[in-house]
Amino acid sequence: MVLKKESIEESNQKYLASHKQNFEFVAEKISGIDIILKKLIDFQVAIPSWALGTGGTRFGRFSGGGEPGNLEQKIEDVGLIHALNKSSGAISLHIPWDIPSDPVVIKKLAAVHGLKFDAVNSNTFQDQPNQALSYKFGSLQHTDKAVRKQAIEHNIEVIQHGIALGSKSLSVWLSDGSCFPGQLNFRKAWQRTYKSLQEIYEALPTDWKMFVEYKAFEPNFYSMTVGDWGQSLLFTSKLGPKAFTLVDLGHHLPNANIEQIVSLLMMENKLAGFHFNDSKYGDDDLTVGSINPYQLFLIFNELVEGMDAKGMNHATDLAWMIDASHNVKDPLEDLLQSVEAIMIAYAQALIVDKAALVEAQETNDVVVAQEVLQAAYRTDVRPIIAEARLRAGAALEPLQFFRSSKIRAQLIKERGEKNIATGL
Ligand SMILES: [Mn+2]
Repeated sequence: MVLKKESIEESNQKYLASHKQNFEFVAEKISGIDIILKKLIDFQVAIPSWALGTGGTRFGRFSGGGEPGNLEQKIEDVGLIHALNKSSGAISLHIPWDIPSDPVVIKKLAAVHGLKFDAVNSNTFQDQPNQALSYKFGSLQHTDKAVRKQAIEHNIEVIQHGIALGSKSLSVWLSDGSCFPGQLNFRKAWQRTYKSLQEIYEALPTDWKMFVEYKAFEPNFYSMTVGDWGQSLLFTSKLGPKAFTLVDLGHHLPNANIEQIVSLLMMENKLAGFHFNDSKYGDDDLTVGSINPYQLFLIFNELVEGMDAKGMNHATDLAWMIDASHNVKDPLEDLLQSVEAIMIAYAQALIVDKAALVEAQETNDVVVAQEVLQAAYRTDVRPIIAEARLRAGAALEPLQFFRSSKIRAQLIKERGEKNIATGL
């Protein structure tokens, strides 16, 4: 289903008067509001193809109705989100869960919805049906050269799928590691992984990037071969200028200072971008901004500061993507909430009084530094986000529109109650 522009405009009329009032109230206190609005309109967050169905845990999965059963329907779902917020103009594919049967047709379909293809993701953390060798004891780190070769070839195949779709980057997340002390020689595991990554790196087209994502634990619980940003940075530094470290917010040990990690990776020109989610305990994959919105703001504050210091384009120089699992919410509603939370944190970072913050930092005025940050964080920027949406032709109230138009009910009617998304 495709949303009509007229129905979005008609819905916006209902909210327009109160929106204008709210927007003017906040906008008059912010200098350079038009520049901020332009940045917000340009900022796009990619939606992963695996997040459009209901997620689950190892204990169970409670699927909702009308899930997208194939890649075409997933693109249609991202198209719906993008029509509602105009901030989700890209989709990120997981191979082999979402191999396009005909890339030309798929590319055209995405273009109809105004979507581009973001990073392609390889998968060597599961065994696929008919796969010759098992990844039970790792993939790129494996003691058996034949298993490493199979995993390398898979990654190169993923690059080929990406080329056909117009992607420009490969994300590699490895579950490689060990579950028990003594299982693995750490140095050999690192060196084997590095050699394997080198072979994949060599297969990258010249204008491509490789993202190496780290994770502290799970599925391996004693060691992870790419377990933290230091290990990833070691790989990406040695690999070369096309390799970058990818930060997934949920992949840290509790209380890690992610904003500091981000700042230093940017200093070294090694930050790839983000996988957004939120967590209370571990890799919970909850809706970004639902648990710790202040941390999200502090991360964006470092991002904006770091990107501006390097003269980077906020919208295009780093990769922005959601990586969450929606176990109890409607995935489309959850993704609308996620993008909104990201835009709020970004807008708050844009309105930080930078001159005052620098002055406070240089004079060790700790109190003022906190006041400056929290003044931005406590500003209700939602009318600014809504104004950016309005100017971009999106819905003033995306979630309200989704519910009042009964979009899920229509999807269930089209696809059925039992349609289950591929992938997770
Ligand atoms: Mn991730």
